[in-house]
Amino acid sequence: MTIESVDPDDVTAADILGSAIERREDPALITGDAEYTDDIQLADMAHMSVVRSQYGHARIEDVDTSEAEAMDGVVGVYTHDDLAREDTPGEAPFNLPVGWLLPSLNDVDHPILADGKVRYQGDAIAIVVAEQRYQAADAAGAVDVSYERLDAVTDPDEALSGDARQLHADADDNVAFDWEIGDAEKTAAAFEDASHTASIELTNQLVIPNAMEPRAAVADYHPGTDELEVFMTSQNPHLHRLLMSGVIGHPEHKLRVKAPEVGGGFGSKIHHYADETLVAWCSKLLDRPVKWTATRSETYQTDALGRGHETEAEIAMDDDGDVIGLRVDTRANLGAYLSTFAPAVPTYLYGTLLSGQYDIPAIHGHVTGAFTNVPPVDAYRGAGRPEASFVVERLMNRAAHEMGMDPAEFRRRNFVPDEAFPYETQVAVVYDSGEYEKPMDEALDLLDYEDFRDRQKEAREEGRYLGVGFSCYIEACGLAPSELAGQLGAQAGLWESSLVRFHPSGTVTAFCGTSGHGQGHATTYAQIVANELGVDYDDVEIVEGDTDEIPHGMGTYGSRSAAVGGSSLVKSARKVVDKAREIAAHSLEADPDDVEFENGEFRIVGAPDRSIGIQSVAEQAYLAHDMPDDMEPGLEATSFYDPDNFVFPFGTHAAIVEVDPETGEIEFEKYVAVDDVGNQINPKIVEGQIHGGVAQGVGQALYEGAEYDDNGTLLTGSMQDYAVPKAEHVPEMDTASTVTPSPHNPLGVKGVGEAGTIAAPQAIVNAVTDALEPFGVDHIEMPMTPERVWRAVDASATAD
Ligand code: MCN
Repeated sequence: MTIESVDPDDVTAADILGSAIERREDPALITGDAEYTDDIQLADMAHMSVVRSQYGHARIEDVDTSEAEAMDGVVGVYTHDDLAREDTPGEAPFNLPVGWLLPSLNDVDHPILADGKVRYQGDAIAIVVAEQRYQAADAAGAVDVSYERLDAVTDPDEALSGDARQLHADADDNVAFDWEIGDAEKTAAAFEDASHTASIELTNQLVIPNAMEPRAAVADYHPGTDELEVFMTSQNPHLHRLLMSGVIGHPEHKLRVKAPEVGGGFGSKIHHYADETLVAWCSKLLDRPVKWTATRSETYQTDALGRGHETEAEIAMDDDGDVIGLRVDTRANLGAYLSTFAPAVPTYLYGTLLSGQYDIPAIHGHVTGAFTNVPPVDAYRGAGRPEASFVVERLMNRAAHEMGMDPAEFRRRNFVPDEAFPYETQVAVVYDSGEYEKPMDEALDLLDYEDFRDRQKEAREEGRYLGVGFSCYIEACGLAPSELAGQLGAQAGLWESSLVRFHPSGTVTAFCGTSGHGQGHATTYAQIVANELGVDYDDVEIVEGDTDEIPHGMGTYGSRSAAVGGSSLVKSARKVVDKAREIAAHSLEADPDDVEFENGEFRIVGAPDRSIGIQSVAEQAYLAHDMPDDMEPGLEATSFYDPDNFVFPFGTHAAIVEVDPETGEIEFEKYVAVDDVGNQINPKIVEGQIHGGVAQGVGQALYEGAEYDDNGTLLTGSMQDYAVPKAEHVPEMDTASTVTPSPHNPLGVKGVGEAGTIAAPQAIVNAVTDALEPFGVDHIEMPMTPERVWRAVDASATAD
């Protein structure tokens, strides 16, 4: 079903929440009116280019900048030594900090310019500033770096083997951390008691984010006031401000970070990278604006990668097919340095989701983080949760096969039952609410499942191979209860903050500390605020993404904005209503307790003709001629909202594919997505988020994968070599939803921004292995390229 957009003028204020109104941000985006970072042009602006390592691992013997310095237009060339000079801004050590600590973490130095050693191809060695962008790029090419090449390692298992070259003096055997969750003994006992077991070995490959807009920054230092403005592609300007201020030693209150329009992030623009920080440093050094925009090749080489797991997992069942234990061992590739949130991704965002939608009485997860010579690996759409769901849902297929049971029915019998919520898993989280059978039932209907199995049989007789794959995913989002996040290692609170302000004319501006970059917040937040205040949707404006305008904020990632940012807006709006109620009561000469508020009107209970609208109250609050005693003028409120728990969206995705065993081609016949994200603020936006996520999941399942050679040289460094799906590769989707509100926030919402990408890959892999069952193919690594599919069929034919 495709949801039709609605014109907001056709929706009454009372119905605005939950309406599929069209996104208000689109006209500017599609007419070219929107301003992105690279559109910013400032007087006297210089341009920065970065000299990057050609090698995956090398000692730097010498950096000769003389030729570059003499070139036309070059303002300066700087290396690590220049950072720490007396006459340049800031103080050593100029290391990028890690925002999430684990007890066993080897928190190695991550200098913003290489300090004698480079550890991945693309590691920054020097920067060149010139009058024109092309001059900076040419001069960067003329910087002569002499290297002593070192052995590189890109695979986490090899890195941890004890035979690989160590990347960091302080990280023995390249171990970044060693972490476990659950109960090892209880799980071992479950395996001893098991009547059946199944296991799997799999790789969740490294993927490269592909935002439409490459990372970019413009920094503008004002020496007269010591103010430093940084416009950048950020998902979290306040966090970037905090981290940047520490690295370059600029006071936080004199640093403004603003995110203009950001052309997609998917997690890749949360992290604190060297480049944007170096732009700020250069602007301070040179007292003039400086711009840097990554080339597409630079984004391939330096954007934080996603995934990168090697996993062995096994599952134990009793005689009836009830799952009684799950054991997982994962080696996670963390790349050359710890990126901002990297330690959290393969641990707390992964291990805590290993129960999936299932009631599993014993679970043990063990993860070893490995340093390797690839770019740092961090959160990328889904982050940790796609990897967990992939392991669990691939295993559930193996287990159903082992039990000789239908994969849908096997899942159903193991679902956490409705009456068990809130459900405490064996891996440290409490699921808020869930009704797992509903999306499964809906998906089976949409698939016409019974009929499909008949068709599959008939097709096989004709030599055609159809398969169906399920993915009953769960995710944790709405990051995060700050106290819990702190106990787990977060170096920041994960609340969200907002300000709701009535203007004297009765219109409203709402400011929120999240920072949307494609998710439609200007629309959905305005729906939330208009609903709370009972004013017209068009009377509400939303402001995000600027540390000078918004008092505080933690940003947009972890599908947290609706659940945490949206709830903060509700909290602020309700404070505004409370104050307005007192002013209204004063005007109506009534007790505030006798005044009710509905659809923007304050009325005396029992005397409905005596009323005043909230917009008139706002006017009164600013005129301030006749206010309740001791009340300050004005009508606005700020709040910090700290959630009680994560929210746990869930659903069933399923794919039907046809595989040609002769060519390895995979074709979609159907893709079904049934998602439960709690109450929906805007069903059209929810649907769009699911579409985008599934497209990324299709990409990972079939096309994408970062490849490095043994020296750590990126082999998939352009769109020629790294395939992202085109529109024609993304299947037509049948989407539907069920609604199980979260009890933990005032909107009853759960996140949606990552659902599709978490759900899709295993639905597709399960479908392909189902299709190839007659050939005995039970696993194919992603991306399932035609060659890999063909080889899997060929290998099993040869084995016969
Ligand atoms: N929404 C809703 N009803 C719900 C839940 C959400 O109407 N029950 C709406 C929200 O109000 C918001 C949108 O759906 O407009 C996404 O909300 P949410 O799930 O809270 O996610 P965030 O806004 O926090 O966005 C982050 C999420 C993540 S983590 C990644 S990665 C991702 C994603 O969003 N990156 C994106 N979607 C993206 N979409 C675009 N276009 N670009 C990206 O970089």
